[in-house]
Amino acid sequence: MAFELIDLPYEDTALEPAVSAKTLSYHHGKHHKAYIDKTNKAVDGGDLDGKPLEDVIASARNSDQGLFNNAAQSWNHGFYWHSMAGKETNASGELKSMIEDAFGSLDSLKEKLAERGAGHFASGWVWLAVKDGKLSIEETHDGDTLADQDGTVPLLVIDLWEHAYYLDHQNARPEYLDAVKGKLNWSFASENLARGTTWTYPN
Ligand code: MN3
Repeated sequence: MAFELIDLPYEDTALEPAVSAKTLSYHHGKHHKAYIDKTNKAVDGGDLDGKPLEDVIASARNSDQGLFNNAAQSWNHGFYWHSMAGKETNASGELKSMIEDAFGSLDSLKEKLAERGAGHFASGWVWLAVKDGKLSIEETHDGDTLADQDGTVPLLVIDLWEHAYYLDHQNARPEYLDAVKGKLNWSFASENLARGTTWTYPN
């Protein structure tokens, strides 16, 4: 069973002007699709064929860098599409209270996510996660992921690769982050928090 390119959970114009339909069409239809296709090609007929994407990631992490990169990027992009919303959604009472304890306010958390994302060197991802029971901003480099890390439940992610923003904001990553911080899907983050286990890539 092959992994599928999941549909965007909104119209391709939904994130404008932060992220244009043109960016989404390349990012989803070319970049994400290529990661999925390469993952499928690598697992086809082998021991990992038919296993969930999270198992492929965990298995490849220390044994097959090429497969790991493609499988983790397949997962990260699925999670990223859901981390965004055309209109910012609301955090649950539980998440809101944890955000206020850890960061003072939702606005302060959004500023910190944007700062950490802007300061991240080269390609990668900035995450809001629950780590050891507490909210934490995490960064991963290149294709690395929080999908398979014990004790960590990712809540939201923002893509920091240039392909995520270059058509719309050129080299101005801080401008992209400032724009997408008003498009975050706090309802998705709340579902991830309430579940208490890591989101699974739909198949
Ligand atoms: Mn990307």
